[in-house]
Amino acid sequence: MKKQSRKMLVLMAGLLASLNATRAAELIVESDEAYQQRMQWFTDAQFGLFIHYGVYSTLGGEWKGEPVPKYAEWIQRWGKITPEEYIPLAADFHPDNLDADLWVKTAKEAGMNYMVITTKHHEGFCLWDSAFTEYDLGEATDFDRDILGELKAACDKYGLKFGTYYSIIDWHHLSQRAAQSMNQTPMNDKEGYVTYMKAQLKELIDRYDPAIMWFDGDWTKWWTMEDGIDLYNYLRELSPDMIINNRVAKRKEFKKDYGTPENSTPGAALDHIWEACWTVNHSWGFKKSDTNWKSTEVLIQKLIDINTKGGNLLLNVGPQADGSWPEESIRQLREMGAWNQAHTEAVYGTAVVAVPVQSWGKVAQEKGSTAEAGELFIYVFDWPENGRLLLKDVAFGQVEAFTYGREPLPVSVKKNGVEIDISSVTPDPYATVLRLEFSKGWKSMGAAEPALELSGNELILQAQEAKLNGAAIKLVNNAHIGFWTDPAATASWALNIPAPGKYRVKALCSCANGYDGADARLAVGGQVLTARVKPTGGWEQFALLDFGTVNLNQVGATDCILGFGESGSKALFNLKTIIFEPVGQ
Ligand code: FHN
Repeated sequence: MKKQSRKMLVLMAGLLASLNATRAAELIVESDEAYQQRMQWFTDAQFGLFIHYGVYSTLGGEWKGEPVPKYAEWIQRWGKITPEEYIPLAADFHPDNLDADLWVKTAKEAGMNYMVITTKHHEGFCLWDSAFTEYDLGEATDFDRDILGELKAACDKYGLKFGTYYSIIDWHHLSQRAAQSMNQTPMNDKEGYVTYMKAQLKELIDRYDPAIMWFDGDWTKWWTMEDGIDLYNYLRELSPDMIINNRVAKRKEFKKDYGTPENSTPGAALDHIWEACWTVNHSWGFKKSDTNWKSTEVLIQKLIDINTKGGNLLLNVGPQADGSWPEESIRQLREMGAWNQAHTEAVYGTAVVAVPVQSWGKVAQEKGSTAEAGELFIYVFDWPENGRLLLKDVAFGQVEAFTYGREPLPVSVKKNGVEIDISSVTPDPYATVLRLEFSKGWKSMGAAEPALELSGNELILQAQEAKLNGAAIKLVNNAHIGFWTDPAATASWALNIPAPGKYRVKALCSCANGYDGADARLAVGGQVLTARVKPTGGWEQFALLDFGTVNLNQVGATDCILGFGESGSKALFNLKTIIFEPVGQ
């Protein structure tokens, strides 16, 4: 499009946007009933596909023949590539093998009900022919297909909702081009850039009618909550049924239309609608050297963990330069799909149930169940050696147990719960689903764990995900790290930081009298925190231990290592969870 007419378009868009700006302060009014109705398809969906695809995909995480650390879509930052070197790379963007029908059919068969694709990531390259920039598919490449249109058509064909990711941070736009840290882009023309964003977002809505607008980059300091509310209102008026994620504003405080924990699953259900996005290896964008593929067992159990806490899983694929998918991603989704299709009632017809945490797996209730009568789904991750599964701290008026295929199983009431004899059942390699049909009421008798006041922004490290090093340290009942008596023993994790900032660190741990007094030492993001372990009333009584705050300013994965500090004791503690709670910049 000619520069002159583009200028006119931007001016007109600016006028339209400014008419909206006056109403920025207040969030658009919507009744809870209307909101729940608008969100219904999303909360039923359970599982979606995330796609990170852009000019960065052509590099595959390598620059001048060398792998570049961290996320591949951040290669401009970590590869220290200048704009002069990076911008011309768009000419190499050639998705010749992008088969939209195959992408969406594969997602459908995996059990996914929506997709979200990066239409503009931080690099600023637009995956559509935008009237407001030349750094797009239409002008910066000689590739002349409308890939977003093809994907939207394929989603309509297979019955998936089509969603678009749009980054608030834009390293290419002249208002932020001078970016050095890139975590925090400078801003030298905010009004002009917001007008540009609004014009492009209107293009996406007018052309592709996305069911979700998925924002990112909200952490940048020049973007405020007021800016986010203004943009939210603008979009709600343009497309009243469209869903908008909470990163449109400031994710730590803003929860509409839904929360977005990233590479982290909350420790319990949240008080708002949410979706956790996860990579299938470490990088979002395609990275040749990233072979850290998660097993299908981990992915299926992650889907179950998230769904039984009331969330959706948005699982990422990073297509290769030509638009084809890595073989590993195809395998993972095919295997997840086979399990999901064999357990559809236990995947899509469920709701959160307040059963106490069980060490061997997860529990959900069939939608429509009440405290009086209904059906529980039992997801067994860790098979009991004695063939007896104890659903701990729950009592029923009347209960019957079955396999997922409704073969009856012996069930007996115990003083501390209900025991199911599963010695006749063949365990599923990923997760075994059982059914409990109950009537005449049920009640929880669980010793409540400390109420983890979760906002959904916390980064959660679970004992089950730790790598344990040393002689005397072990994962006990797949529930907590214990027998931690070797002073050299450590537990380590790869902590994914979704947004730079300050975090308060707490550990959910237990320590019996007489074993307390050790210093626990946590090394993360190049900093060290210590906390003196106090008695919690017994090895089974868990409480939160505060380590203080830490600044984590590099988006992406960083090591987190926990062990003994200077002061020792007979044991360190039992550990269930480490929680990083964002507390501001
Ligand atoms: O910086 C981005 C990152 O590249 C990726 O897009 C993830 C996915 O949600 N979001 C940001 C990091 O939190």
